Amino acid sequence: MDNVRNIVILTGAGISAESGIDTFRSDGGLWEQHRIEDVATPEGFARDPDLVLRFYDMRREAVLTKQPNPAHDALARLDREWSARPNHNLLIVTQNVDDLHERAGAAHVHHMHGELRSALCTACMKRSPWDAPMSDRPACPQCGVNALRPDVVWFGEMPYHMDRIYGFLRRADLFVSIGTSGAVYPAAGFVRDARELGAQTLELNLERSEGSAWFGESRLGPASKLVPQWVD
Ligand code: BV8
Repeated sequence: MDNVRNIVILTGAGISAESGIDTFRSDGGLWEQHRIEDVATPEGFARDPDLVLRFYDMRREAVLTKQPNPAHDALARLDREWSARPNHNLLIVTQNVDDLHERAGAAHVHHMHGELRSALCTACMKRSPWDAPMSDRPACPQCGVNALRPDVVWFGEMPYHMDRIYGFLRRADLFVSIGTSGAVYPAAGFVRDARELGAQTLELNLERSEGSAWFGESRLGPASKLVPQWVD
């Protein structure tokens, strides 16, 4: 990777698919089994909090039993090696709410859509590490009020870390997108932003995505093969 110092990597559900975590928009994916309006919007939560809390309890429990796959491992290796070089920076921006990048050993990860293993208190607005169910309405460990919700970004809410992400995108020499359908904004627009700012752009995905036309190069196949091939 000559002339590349700053890398931004965007990951989506496809990178965790081979770890056994459901994607959203594939055949049989999560959004075929559940209506987005019911489980992934503030309005859905206001209407039926128990349904939403059970949906995320189920997904949190499932994630705790899964392990990183060779794609997460390769990115963690790249992160360690790249970030150790002087004046070289790497940021993994994940839309995923699982913690498989961290469990593989990656240090520079931003969860723009939040995290399953975290709770957000709607009373004090503090975030707390959280591995237990939430549907029994536990108290916030920081303020004691029974007002916890999943610490995930629902449709219509502002994703996390946007200023930092755009700051990195502005300086990126290379933008790589892995395992995402390019259907959800603002993440789906990052490739255009990066490209307009002069970065090289590469997509690694099982199939062509909604954003494929925007990438300088698209490689098709499973992440567990494509990512280690690209990194090594
Ligand atoms: C916001 C909750 C203001 C967490 C999720 C512009 C135009 C139109 C609409 C909008 C727009 N800007 C904003 C909007 C509205 C909306 C939006 O995008 N709507 C869409 C549907 C049009 N966006 C928002 O509301 C966002 N907020 O915009 O705030 C703002 C504006 C500007 C700047 C800043 C802020 C909030 C979006 C948050 C949504 N939250 N879920 C949860 O429960 O998990 S979305 C959900 O989709 C997940 O979070 C997921 O991360 C995200 C993206 O999905 P993918 O990860 O891509 O997964 P998907 O299943 O779709 O695709 C998997 C891909 O992997 C496939 O291509 C498949 O082929 C591939 N694959 C499968 N297996 C493998 C593989 N690839 C490789 N290897 C394999 N083995």
